Amino acid sequence: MTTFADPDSAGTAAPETDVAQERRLVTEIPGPRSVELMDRKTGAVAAGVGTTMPVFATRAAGGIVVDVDGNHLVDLGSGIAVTTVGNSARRVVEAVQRQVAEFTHTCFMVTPYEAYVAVAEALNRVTPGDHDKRTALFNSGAEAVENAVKIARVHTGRQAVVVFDHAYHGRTNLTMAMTAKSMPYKSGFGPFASEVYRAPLSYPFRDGGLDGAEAAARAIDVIDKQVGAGNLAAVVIEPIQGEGGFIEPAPGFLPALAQWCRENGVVFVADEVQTGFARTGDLFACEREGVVPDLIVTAKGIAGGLPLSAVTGRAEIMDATHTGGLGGTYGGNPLACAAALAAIETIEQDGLVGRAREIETLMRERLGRIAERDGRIGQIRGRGAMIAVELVEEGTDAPNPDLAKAVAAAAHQQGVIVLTCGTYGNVLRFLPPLSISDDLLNDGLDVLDAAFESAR
Ligand code: PLZ
Repeated sequence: MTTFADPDSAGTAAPETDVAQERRLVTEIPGPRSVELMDRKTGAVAAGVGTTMPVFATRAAGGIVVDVDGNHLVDLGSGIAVTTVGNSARRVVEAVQRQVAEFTHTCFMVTPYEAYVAVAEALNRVTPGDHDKRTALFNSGAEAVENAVKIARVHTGRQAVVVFDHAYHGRTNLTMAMTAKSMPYKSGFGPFASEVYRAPLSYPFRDGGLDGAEAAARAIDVIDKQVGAGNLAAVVIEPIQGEGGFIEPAPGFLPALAQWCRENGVVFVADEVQTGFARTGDLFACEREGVVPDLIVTAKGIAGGLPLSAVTGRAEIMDATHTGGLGGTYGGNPLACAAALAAIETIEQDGLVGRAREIETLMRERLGRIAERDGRIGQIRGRGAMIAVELVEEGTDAPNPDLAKAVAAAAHQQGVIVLTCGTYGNVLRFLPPLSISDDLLNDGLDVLDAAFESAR
Protein backbone atom coordinates (compact mmCIF):
# COMPACT_ATOMS: atom_id res chain seq x y z
CA MET A 1 0.00 0.00 0.00
CA THR A 2 1.29 3.43 -0.85
CA THR A 3 0.28 6.46 1.16
CA PHE A 4 2.27 9.52 0.31
CA ALA A 5 1.23 12.45 2.45
CA ASP A 6 0.33 15.58 0.52
CA PRO A 7 3.56 17.57 0.43
CA ASP A 8 1.62 20.83 0.18
CA SER A 9 -0.41 20.36 3.35
CA ALA A 10 0.99 22.77 5.90
CA GLY A 11 2.35 21.43 9.17
CA THR A 12 2.41 17.86 8.01
CA ALA A 13 5.57 15.98 7.23
CA ALA A 14 5.63 14.06 3.96
CA PRO A 15 7.33 10.73 4.54
CA GLU A 16 8.46 9.20 1.27
CA THR A 17 7.63 5.63 2.12
CA ASP A 18 5.45 2.69 1.23
CA VAL A 19 4.83 2.05 4.93
CA ALA A 20 1.19 3.06 5.39
CA GLN A 21 1.09 6.05 7.71
CA GLU A 22 -1.79 4.89 9.89
CA ARG A 23 -2.19 2.97 13.12
CA ARG A 24 -3.50 -0.47 12.32
CA LEU A 25 -3.94 -3.40 14.72
CA VAL A 26 -4.41 -6.81 13.13
CA THR A 27 -3.66 -8.89 16.25
CA GLU A 28 -3.56 -8.37 19.98
CA ILE A 29 -0.42 -6.67 21.26
CA PRO A 30 1.83 -8.62 21.37
CA GLY A 31 0.74 -10.81 18.46
CA PRO A 32 1.63 -14.49 18.13
CA ARG A 33 4.86 -13.98 16.16
CA SER A 34 6.13 -11.47 18.67
CA VAL A 35 5.26 -13.83 21.53
CA GLU A 36 7.25 -16.56 19.81
CA LEU A 37 10.24 -14.27 19.31
CA MET A 38 10.00 -13.10 22.91
CA ASP A 39 10.35 -16.73 23.99
CA ARG A 40 13.46 -17.06 21.85
CA LYS A 41 14.79 -13.79 23.32
CA THR A 42 14.32 -15.13 26.84
CA GLY A 43 16.23 -18.28 25.91
CA ALA A 44 19.06 -16.50 24.08
CA VAL A 45 19.50 -12.91 25.28
CA ALA A 46 20.88 -11.95 28.69
CA ALA A 47 18.08 -11.21 31.14
CA GLY A 48 19.59 -7.81 31.95
CA VAL A 49 18.59 -6.46 28.55
CA GLY A 50 15.02 -5.29 29.12
CA THR A 51 12.06 -4.61 26.80
CA THR A 52 9.69 -1.64 26.87
CA MET A 53 7.10 -3.07 24.49
CA PRO A 54 7.23 -6.80 23.68
CA VAL A 55 6.71 -6.52 19.91
CA PHE A 56 9.40 -7.23 17.34
CA ALA A 57 9.92 -4.71 14.56
CA THR A 58 10.29 -5.47 10.87
CA ARG A 59 10.00 -2.06 9.24
CA ALA A 60 9.67 1.57 10.22
CA ALA A 61 9.25 4.90 8.42
CA GLY A 62 7.59 8.27 8.90
CA GLY A 63 5.78 7.91 12.20
CA ILE A 64 5.09 4.18 12.06
CA VAL A 65 6.83 1.04 13.30
CA VAL A 66 5.53 -2.20 11.75
CA ASP A 67 5.79 -5.37 13.84
CA VAL A 68 6.24 -9.00 12.77
CA ASP A 69 2.50 -9.61 13.06
CA GLY A 70 1.70 -6.76 10.68
CA ASN A 71 0.56 -4.27 13.31
CA HIS A 72 1.26 -0.62 12.48
CA LEU A 73 2.30 1.20 15.64
CA VAL A 74 2.45 4.96 16.12
CA ASP A 75 6.01 5.85 17.10
CA LEU A 76 6.22 8.36 19.95
CA GLY A 77 9.67 7.15 21.00
CA SER A 78 12.06 7.30 18.00
CA GLY A 79 14.07 4.47 19.55
CA ILE A 80 14.84 6.84 22.46
CA ALA A 81 15.32 10.06 20.47
CA VAL A 82 17.46 8.56 17.72
CA THR A 83 15.44 8.52 14.50
CA THR A 84 14.81 12.25 14.61
CA VAL A 85 14.94 12.51 10.80
CA GLY A 86 12.68 9.45 10.56
CA ASN A 87 13.42 5.76 10.32
CA SER A 88 15.14 4.73 7.09
CA ALA A 89 15.01 8.35 5.99
CA ARG A 90 15.56 8.63 2.24
CA ARG A 91 18.85 10.55 2.22
CA VAL A 92 20.27 8.37 5.00
CA VAL A 93 19.38 5.15 3.17
CA GLU A 94 20.90 6.37 -0.09
CA ALA A 95 24.09 7.62 1.56
CA VAL A 96 24.63 4.41 3.52
CA GLN A 97 23.90 2.19 0.52
CA ARG A 98 26.43 4.13 -1.53
CA GLN A 99 29.05 3.93 1.22
CA VAL A 100 28.55 0.26 2.06
CA ALA A 101 29.31 -0.66 -1.53
CA GLU A 102 32.45 1.51 -1.60
CA PHE A 103 34.15 0.46 1.63
CA THR A 104 32.88 -0.49 5.06
CA HIS A 105 35.87 0.16 7.31
CA THR A 106 39.53 1.04 7.30
CA CYS A 107 39.80 2.49 10.83
CA PHE A 108 40.19 6.26 10.71
CA MET A 109 43.36 5.99 12.81
CA VAL A 110 44.95 3.65 10.22
CA THR A 111 43.97 5.12 6.85
CA PRO A 112 41.63 8.10 7.19
CA TYR A 113 38.74 8.95 4.86
CA GLU A 114 36.95 12.14 3.90
CA ALA A 115 33.51 11.47 5.43
CA TYR A 116 34.92 11.61 8.98
CA VAL A 117 36.51 14.99 8.26
CA ALA A 118 33.29 16.22 6.65
CA VAL A 119 31.26 15.23 9.74
CA ALA A 120 33.78 17.04 11.96
CA GLU A 121 33.49 20.14 9.75
CA ALA A 122 29.69 19.95 9.85
CA LEU A 123 29.61 19.62 13.65
CA ASN A 124 32.09 22.47 14.06
CA ARG A 125 29.77 24.57 11.89
CA VAL A 126 26.37 23.72 13.41
CA THR A 127 27.17 23.55 17.15
CA PRO A 128 26.76 26.71 19.29
CA GLY A 129 29.48 29.37 19.14
CA ASP A 130 31.57 30.69 16.25
CA HIS A 131 34.96 30.07 17.86
CA ASP A 132 37.58 27.76 16.37
CA LYS A 133 36.46 24.15 17.03
CA ARG A 134 37.63 20.58 16.67
CA THR A 135 35.66 17.31 16.80
CA ALA A 136 36.42 13.69 17.62
CA LEU A 137 34.01 10.86 16.75
CA PHE A 138 33.04 7.81 18.80
CA ASN A 139 30.31 5.14 18.82
CA SER A 140 27.92 5.66 21.71
CA GLY A 141 26.77 8.54 23.86
CA ALA A 142 28.47 7.09 26.92
CA GLU A 143 31.76 6.73 25.08
CA ALA A 144 31.63 10.36 23.96
CA VAL A 145 30.83 11.56 27.51
CA GLU A 146 33.87 9.62 28.78
CA ASN A 147 36.05 11.23 26.16
CA ALA A 148 34.80 14.71 27.01
CA VAL A 149 35.93 14.05 30.60
CA LYS A 150 39.32 12.75 29.42
CA ILE A 151 39.82 15.85 27.28
CA ALA A 152 38.76 18.24 30.06
CA ARG A 153 41.15 16.55 32.51
CA VAL A 154 44.13 16.79 30.19
CA HIS A 155 43.33 20.41 29.33
CA THR A 156 42.90 21.58 32.94
CA GLY A 157 45.33 19.24 34.69
CA ARG A 158 42.50 18.71 37.22
CA GLN A 159 40.53 15.58 38.03
CA ALA A 160 37.14 16.31 39.57
CA VAL A 161 33.91 16.18 37.56
CA VAL A 162 30.62 17.68 38.70
CA VAL A 163 27.29 16.23 37.57
CA PHE A 164 23.74 16.85 38.81
CA ASP A 165 20.85 15.21 40.59
CA HIS A 166 18.69 13.16 38.19
CA ALA A 167 21.49 13.08 35.58
CA TYR A 168 21.87 10.33 33.01
CA HIS A 169 25.15 10.00 31.13
CA GLY A 170 25.44 6.28 30.28
CA ARG A 171 26.16 2.76 31.47
CA THR A 172 29.96 2.44 31.23
CA ASN A 173 31.93 2.60 34.47
CA LEU A 174 32.69 6.32 34.46
CA THR A 175 29.26 7.27 33.11
CA MET A 176 27.51 5.01 35.66
CA ALA A 177 29.28 7.07 38.31
CA MET A 178 27.98 10.21 36.58
CA THR A 179 24.41 8.86 36.29
CA ALA A 180 22.24 9.55 39.33
CA LYS A 181 19.72 6.74 39.48
CA SER A 182 20.73 3.46 41.08
CA MET A 183 17.98 1.16 39.82
CA PRO A 184 18.30 -0.10 37.10
CA TYR A 185 21.49 1.60 35.92
CA LYS A 186 24.00 1.13 38.75
CA SER A 187 22.66 -1.26 41.35
CA GLY A 188 25.21 -4.00 42.03
CA PHE A 189 27.64 -2.80 39.34
CA GLY A 190 30.10 -0.87 41.51
CA PRO A 191 32.70 0.10 42.51
CA PHE A 192 32.33 3.25 40.46
CA ALA A 193 34.88 5.73 39.18
CA SER A 194 36.12 8.26 41.71
CA GLU A 195 36.28 12.06 41.51
CA VAL A 196 32.66 12.40 40.43
CA TYR A 197 30.60 14.84 42.55
CA ARG A 198 26.88 15.57 42.41
CA ALA A 199 25.33 19.02 42.71
CA PRO A 200 21.66 19.98 43.15
CA LEU A 201 19.76 20.74 39.95
CA SER A 202 17.15 23.34 39.13
CA TYR A 203 13.90 21.32 39.03
CA PRO A 204 11.13 23.93 38.90
CA PHE A 205 8.31 21.48 39.64
CA ARG A 206 9.98 20.26 42.86
CA ASP A 207 12.20 23.18 43.85
CA GLY A 208 9.87 25.17 46.03
CA GLY A 209 9.99 28.17 43.74
CA LEU A 210 13.75 28.67 43.39
CA ASP A 211 14.46 30.72 40.28
CA GLY A 212 17.33 29.88 37.95
CA ALA A 213 19.83 32.25 39.59
CA GLU A 214 18.99 30.96 43.09
CA ALA A 215 19.24 27.33 42.01
CA ALA A 216 22.60 28.05 40.33
CA ALA A 217 23.87 29.78 43.48
CA ARG A 218 22.84 26.73 45.50
CA ALA A 219 24.68 24.38 43.11
CA ILE A 220 27.78 26.59 42.97
CA ASP A 221 27.89 26.73 46.76
CA VAL A 222 27.92 22.92 46.93
CA ILE A 223 30.62 22.75 44.24
CA ASP A 224 32.76 25.39 45.98
CA LYS A 225 32.50 23.79 49.40
CA GLN A 226 32.66 20.11 48.47
CA VAL A 227 35.01 20.13 45.47
CA GLY A 228 36.71 23.50 45.04
CA ALA A 229 37.12 25.11 41.64
CA GLY A 230 40.87 24.50 41.71
CA ASN A 231 40.28 20.73 41.63
CA LEU A 232 37.48 20.77 39.09
CA ALA A 233 38.07 19.77 35.47
CA ALA A 234 34.51 19.86 34.17
CA VAL A 235 30.87 20.49 34.90
CA VAL A 236 28.78 18.11 32.79
CA ILE A 237 25.06 18.78 32.36
CA GLU A 238 22.15 17.86 30.11
CA PRO A 239 20.49 21.18 29.16
CA ILE A 240 17.16 19.37 29.48
CA GLN A 241 17.55 16.15 31.41
CA GLY A 242 16.37 13.10 29.50
CA GLU A 243 16.16 9.85 31.44
CA GLY A 244 15.89 11.84 34.68
CA GLY A 245 12.44 13.12 33.70
CA PHE A 246 12.69 15.76 30.93
CA ILE A 247 13.60 18.31 33.56
CA GLU A 248 14.08 21.77 32.12
CA PRO A 249 16.04 23.98 34.54
CA ALA A 250 14.58 27.40 35.38
CA PRO A 251 15.72 30.21 33.03
CA GLY A 252 19.07 31.59 34.08
CA PHE A 253 20.36 28.36 35.65
CA LEU A 254 22.48 27.19 32.72
CA PRO A 255 23.89 30.65 31.86
CA ALA A 256 24.92 31.20 35.50
CA LEU A 257 26.68 27.84 35.67
CA ALA A 258 28.44 28.42 32.36
CA GLN A 259 29.55 31.86 33.55
CA TRP A 260 30.93 30.45 36.82
CA CYS A 261 32.83 27.79 34.85
CA ARG A 262 34.33 30.48 32.61
CA GLU A 263 35.46 32.53 35.59
CA ASN A 264 37.07 29.51 37.25
CA GLY A 265 38.77 27.79 34.32
CA VAL A 266 36.35 24.86 34.49
CA VAL A 267 35.32 23.17 31.23
CA PHE A 268 31.54 23.48 30.75
CA VAL A 269 30.30 20.35 28.99
CA ALA A 270 26.78 20.12 27.55
CA ASP A 271 25.58 16.52 27.18
CA GLU A 272 23.23 17.00 24.22
CA VAL A 273 23.05 13.28 23.46
CA GLN A 274 19.26 13.31 23.85
CA THR A 275 18.46 16.99 23.23
CA GLY A 276 20.61 17.54 20.16
CA PHE A 277 19.83 17.78 16.44
CA ALA A 278 16.55 19.70 16.31
CA ARG A 279 14.86 17.55 18.95
CA THR A 280 13.98 20.49 21.22
CA GLY A 281 12.97 23.01 18.57
CA ASP A 282 16.49 24.40 18.35
CA LEU A 283 19.36 22.64 16.66
CA PHE A 284 20.84 22.30 20.17
CA ALA A 285 19.00 22.92 23.43
CA CYS A 286 21.77 25.21 24.78
CA GLU A 287 20.92 27.76 22.11
CA ARG A 288 17.61 28.71 23.73
CA GLU A 289 19.42 30.74 26.38
CA GLY A 290 22.44 31.58 24.26
CA VAL A 291 24.70 29.26 26.26
CA VAL A 292 27.91 28.35 24.42
CA PRO A 293 29.40 25.21 25.96
CA ASP A 294 33.17 24.63 25.87
CA LEU A 295 32.51 21.05 24.81
CA ILE A 296 29.28 19.59 23.44
CA VAL A 297 28.59 15.86 23.41
CA THR A 298 26.27 14.53 20.71
CA ALA A 299 24.98 11.10 19.63
CA LYS A 300 21.50 9.60 19.00
CA GLY A 301 19.89 11.96 16.45
CA ILE A 302 23.23 12.64 14.78
CA ALA A 303 23.09 9.78 12.28
CA GLY A 304 19.48 8.67 11.71
CA GLY A 305 19.94 5.40 13.60
CA LEU A 306 23.52 4.43 12.83
CA PRO A 307 25.81 4.34 15.84
CA LEU A 308 27.85 7.53 16.03
CA SER A 309 28.73 10.05 18.71
CA ALA A 310 30.95 13.09 18.94
CA VAL A 311 32.74 15.54 21.18
CA THR A 312 32.97 19.00 19.64
CA GLY A 313 34.53 22.02 21.28
CA ARG A 314 37.06 24.80 21.60
CA ALA A 315 40.15 23.98 19.57
CA GLU A 316 42.54 24.76 22.44
CA ILE A 317 40.71 22.28 24.72
CA MET A 318 40.16 19.58 22.10
CA ASP A 319 43.79 19.81 20.95
CA ALA A 320 45.25 19.53 24.47
CA THR A 321 45.42 15.74 24.23
CA HIS A 322 48.62 14.08 22.98
CA THR A 323 48.45 12.48 19.53
CA GLY A 324 47.09 8.96 19.83
CA GLY A 325 45.31 9.75 23.10
CA LEU A 326 41.84 9.64 21.56
CA GLY A 327 40.30 7.06 19.24
CA GLY A 328 38.87 3.57 18.99
CA THR A 329 38.52 0.92 16.30
CA TYR A 330 35.09 1.97 15.05
CA GLY A 331 34.78 5.61 16.07
CA GLY A 332 33.54 7.56 13.06
CA ASN A 333 32.87 4.44 11.02
CA PRO A 334 32.35 5.38 7.34
CA LEU A 335 28.75 4.11 7.21
CA ALA A 336 27.85 6.12 10.32
CA CYS A 337 29.59 9.20 8.88
CA ALA A 338 27.72 8.91 5.59
CA ALA A 339 24.48 8.63 7.56
CA ALA A 340 25.36 11.66 9.71
CA LEU A 341 26.04 13.87 6.70
CA ALA A 342 22.69 12.81 5.23
CA ALA A 343 20.88 13.35 8.54
CA ILE A 344 22.32 16.83 9.01
CA GLU A 345 21.40 17.71 5.41
CA THR A 346 17.87 16.44 6.05
CA ILE A 347 17.49 18.51 9.21
CA GLU A 348 18.68 21.65 7.42
CA GLN A 349 16.91 21.18 4.08
CA ASP A 350 13.60 19.93 5.45
CA GLY A 351 13.35 22.62 8.13
CA LEU A 352 13.12 20.08 10.95
CA VAL A 353 13.88 22.62 13.68
CA GLY A 354 10.63 24.35 12.71
CA ARG A 355 8.85 21.02 12.49
CA ALA A 356 9.87 20.23 16.10
CA ARG A 357 8.28 23.52 17.18
CA GLU A 358 5.06 22.67 15.36
CA ILE A 359 5.00 19.31 17.12
CA GLU A 360 5.43 21.10 20.47
CA THR A 361 2.46 23.35 19.76
CA LEU A 362 0.24 20.43 18.81
CA MET A 363 1.28 18.24 21.72
CA ARG A 364 1.03 20.96 24.35
CA GLU A 365 -2.44 21.87 23.18
CA ARG A 366 -3.66 18.27 23.27
CA LEU A 367 -1.94 17.36 26.55
CA GLY A 368 -3.18 20.63 28.05
CA ARG A 369 -6.75 19.57 27.33
CA ILE A 370 -6.19 16.24 29.10
CA ALA A 371 -4.58 18.03 32.06
CA GLU A 372 -7.56 20.39 32.39
CA ARG A 373 -9.79 17.52 33.41
CA ASP A 374 -7.15 15.26 34.99
CA GLY A 375 -5.53 16.52 38.18
CA ARG A 376 -3.05 13.67 38.10
CA ILE A 377 -1.02 15.55 35.49
CA GLY A 378 1.24 17.64 37.70
CA GLN A 379 3.14 19.36 34.91
CA ILE A 380 3.52 19.39 31.13
CA ARG A 381 7.08 20.27 30.18
CA GLY A 382 9.85 20.01 27.64
CA ARG A 383 10.45 21.64 24.31
CA GLY A 384 9.99 20.81 20.66
CA ALA A 385 9.46 17.10 20.10
CA MET A 386 10.78 16.32 23.60
CA ILE A 387 7.66 16.71 25.71
CA ALA A 388 6.63 14.98 28.93
CA VAL A 389 3.97 14.93 31.61
CA GLU A 390 4.91 14.38 35.25
CA LEU A 391 2.20 12.39 37.00
CA VAL A 392 1.23 12.84 40.64
CA GLU A 393 -1.37 11.73 43.16
CA GLU A 394 -4.26 14.10 42.57
CA GLY A 395 -4.06 17.26 44.65
CA THR A 396 -0.46 16.60 45.83
CA ASP A 397 2.97 16.50 44.25
CA ALA A 398 3.55 12.88 45.34
CA PRO A 399 4.94 10.93 42.35
CA ASN A 400 2.50 8.54 40.70
CA PRO A 401 4.59 5.89 38.89
CA ASP A 402 1.65 3.43 38.84
CA LEU A 403 -0.34 5.80 36.65
CA ALA A 404 2.62 6.25 34.28
CA LYS A 405 2.87 2.47 33.97
CA ALA A 406 -0.87 2.04 33.49
CA VAL A 407 -1.18 4.74 30.82
CA ALA A 408 1.89 3.47 28.96
CA ALA A 409 0.56 -0.11 29.08
CA ALA A 410 -2.86 1.00 27.79
CA ALA A 411 -1.22 2.97 24.97
CA HIS A 412 0.93 -0.01 24.05
CA GLN A 413 -2.18 -2.21 23.91
CA GLN A 414 -3.67 0.25 21.42
CA GLY A 415 -0.57 0.36 19.25
CA VAL A 416 1.16 3.52 20.45
CA ILE A 417 4.81 3.38 21.44
CA VAL A 418 5.40 5.59 24.48
CA LEU A 419 8.21 5.60 27.03
CA THR A 420 8.37 6.45 30.71
CA CYS A 421 11.29 8.06 32.55
CA GLY A 422 12.14 10.02 35.67
CA THR A 423 13.89 9.37 38.95
CA TYR A 424 10.49 8.46 40.40
CA GLY A 425 9.32 6.59 37.27
CA ASN A 426 6.33 8.93 37.09
CA VAL A 427 7.03 10.74 33.82
CA LEU A 428 5.46 9.83 30.49
CA ARG A 429 7.69 11.13 27.73
CA PHE A 430 7.09 11.74 24.04
CA LEU A 431 9.87 11.74 21.47
CA PRO A 432 8.20 11.39 18.08
CA PRO A 433 10.32 11.34 14.95
CA LEU A 434 10.14 14.72 13.21
CA SER A 435 8.89 12.84 10.14
CA ILE A 436 5.58 12.02 11.85
CA SER A 437 2.42 13.56 10.36
CA ASP A 438 -0.04 15.67 12.34
CA ASP A 439 -2.70 13.02 11.71
CA LEU A 440 -0.62 10.30 13.32
CA LEU A 441 0.33 12.54 16.24
CA ASN A 442 -3.32 13.38 16.83
CA ASP A 443 -4.24 9.73 16.62
CA GLY A 444 -1.54 8.85 19.17
CA LEU A 445 -2.84 11.59 21.45
CA ASP A 446 -6.43 10.34 21.11
CA VAL A 447 -5.16 6.99 22.37
CA LEU A 448 -3.36 8.65 25.28
CA ASP A 449 -6.45 10.68 26.11
CA ALA A 450 -8.49 7.47 26.36
CA ALA A 451 -5.68 5.75 28.28
CA PHE A 452 -5.84 8.41 31.01
CA GLU A 453 -9.61 7.84 31.27
CA SER A 454 -9.28 4.06 31.42
CA ALA A 455 -6.65 4.37 34.17
CA ARG A 456 -9.09 6.02 36.62
N1 PLZ B 1 23.67 11.06 27.73
C1 PLZ B 1 21.77 12.59 27.93
O1 PLZ B 1 20.19 10.36 27.14
C2 PLZ B 1 21.27 7.77 26.47
C3 PLZ B 1 19.60 5.42 27.50
C4 PLZ B 1 18.76 4.24 27.38
P1 PLZ B 1 24.34 5.77 24.81
N2 PLZ B 1 19.91 7.76 26.87
C5 PLZ B 1 19.16 6.54 26.62
C6 PLZ B 1 19.23 3.14 28.28
O2 PLZ B 1 18.42 2.72 29.13
O3 PLZ B 1 20.37 2.69 28.13
C7 PLZ B 1 22.11 8.94 26.91
C8 PLZ B 1 21.53 10.17 27.22
C9 PLZ B 1 22.35 11.25 27.63
C10 PLZ B 1 24.25 9.90 27.44
C11 PLZ B 1 23.50 8.80 27.02
C12 PLZ B 1 24.21 7.53 26.70
O4 PLZ B 1 24.14 7.26 25.34
O5 PLZ B 1 24.42 5.94 23.32
O6 PLZ B 1 23.17 4.96 25.27
O7 PLZ B 1 25.63 5.30 25.40
